[in-house]
Amino acid sequence: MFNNALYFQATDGTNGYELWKYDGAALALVSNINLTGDSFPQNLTVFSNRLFFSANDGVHGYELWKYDGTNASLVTDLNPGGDSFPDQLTIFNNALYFVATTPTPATNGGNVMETSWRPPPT
Ligand SMILES: [Ca+2]
Ligand SMILES: [Ca+2]
Repeated sequence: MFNNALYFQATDGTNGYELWKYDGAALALVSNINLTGDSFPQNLTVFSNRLFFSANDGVHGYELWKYDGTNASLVTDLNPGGDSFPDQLTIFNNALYFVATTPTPATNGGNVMETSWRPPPT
C-alpha cells in the first residue's frame, strides 16, 4: 500500500509486465518503465513516502527504482552494463537495505547495499 492505493505488477497485453495501481475505484498503469518489453517490477517497498522496487527498463538491466507518486525513476545504475538484481528490500534504522550484485569488489557474490537515495532533511 502506498498513497492509499495497491501497487502490483501486471500486464495488459500491450505494455508488458509493468507497475500498476488500484485505488479502490480504478486500475491504472503507473509507468511503462520498459518501453520495449517487460520491466517486471518486484520487491515493492514503501520507504520515506516513496515506493521502491526493482525493475528492468531494458537499458540499465534490473536496478533499483523509486516512485514518488508522480514519476518513476531509476535510483542508481549499481551495475553498469549489467543487472544488479536488487532483492530483499528492508527498512532498518531509517535506511533502505537490499541485496544486489555489483561489479566490485572482485567477487561474484551479492553484496548488501544501502540505498544511495536519502530522504530530504526535514
Ligand atoms: Ca513495457
Ligand atoms: Ca545496470
